Amino acid sequence: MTSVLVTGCAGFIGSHLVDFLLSKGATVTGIDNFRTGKRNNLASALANPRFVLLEMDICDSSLLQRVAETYDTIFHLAAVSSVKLSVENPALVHRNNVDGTLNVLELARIRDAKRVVLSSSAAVYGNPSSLPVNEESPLNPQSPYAASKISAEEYLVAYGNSYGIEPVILRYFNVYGPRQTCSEYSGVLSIFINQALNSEPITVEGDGKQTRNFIYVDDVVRATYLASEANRARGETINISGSEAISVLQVAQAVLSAVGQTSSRIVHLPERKGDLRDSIGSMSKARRLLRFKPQVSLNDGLRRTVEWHQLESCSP
Ligand code: UD2
Repeated sequence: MTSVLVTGCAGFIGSHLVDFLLSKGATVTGIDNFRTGKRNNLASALANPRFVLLEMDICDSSLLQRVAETYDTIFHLAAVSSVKLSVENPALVHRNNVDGTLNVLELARIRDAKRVVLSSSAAVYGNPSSLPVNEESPLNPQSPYAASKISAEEYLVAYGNSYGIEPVILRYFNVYGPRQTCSEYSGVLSIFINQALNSEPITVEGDGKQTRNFIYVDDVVRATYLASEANRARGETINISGSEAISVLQVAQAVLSAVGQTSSRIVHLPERKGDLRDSIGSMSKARRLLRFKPQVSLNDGLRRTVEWHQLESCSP
């Protein structure tokens, strides 16, 4: 691997991916508008001469002028990733996730990128009729966020067919780990850990029996890297999911015991609009095409994430 572009490079997953790619010897250009990304996340990358940071929005019409090189691979992670925010502000999510993706694909076309790896989401499946959900399952968006990811996927496929770019679509399930922010629009684990550390009530939305396949960020990064390297991944859509299914209520209890918190209590809030009931992914395609299997158990991942929260502030 030689020269790669990472959009969303200062974000939670993007910044871990940048660190990993640099450790593999790649030359990395990163783009971020710092809406939710943080400069802190790039502390080690910025000290590396093989890393170049472009502070800009992927939607800017100046993207092509600012990014003049050719890249072997574009990792497209820049997006609004919150289901909740998408229900409140669908136009914002459309602009970032659909218009932004189109702009990145134009860049890929004009600068002759070989492969584009899109970070999509399990949200595209909605509430499937059978679990675990595999890549052939029908798409059924329950939120504007899910619709935006389906559009981004379709544009990627169309650019593959029209211009010969190698598309790879990764449908991430629920990713957690260090550097995840903890605003009301962040992933549930960082919210719960932050609440537990501050002795605040743990806010379970709905009955808490909805289930998720949490996957630790290092595993997601490894899968994303494998997707950029594997010949077999060309043109494929692949679930990237954790292996342990757990309910939100169980995860709240796991967080309380990982933090060692005895005074926080669990409170129930109304169920979220656009929320999925069960999101459990089949991993057989990732195993077959990428030889990928998650390595970090939920217990270990939770412990590492709690340790990070104890040292760093996870401001919004
Ligand atoms: C996550 C990702 C999304 C996408 C998807 C893939 C985030 C913010 N969202 O959506 O980008 O990749 O997974 O399937 O990472 N909840 C509570 N209390 C809270 C916050 C959340 O009970 O304070 C519940 C929420 O109602 C939902 C579950 O926890 O049932 C997970 O919520 P989430 O926002 O972490 O993630 P999700 O699955 O909507």
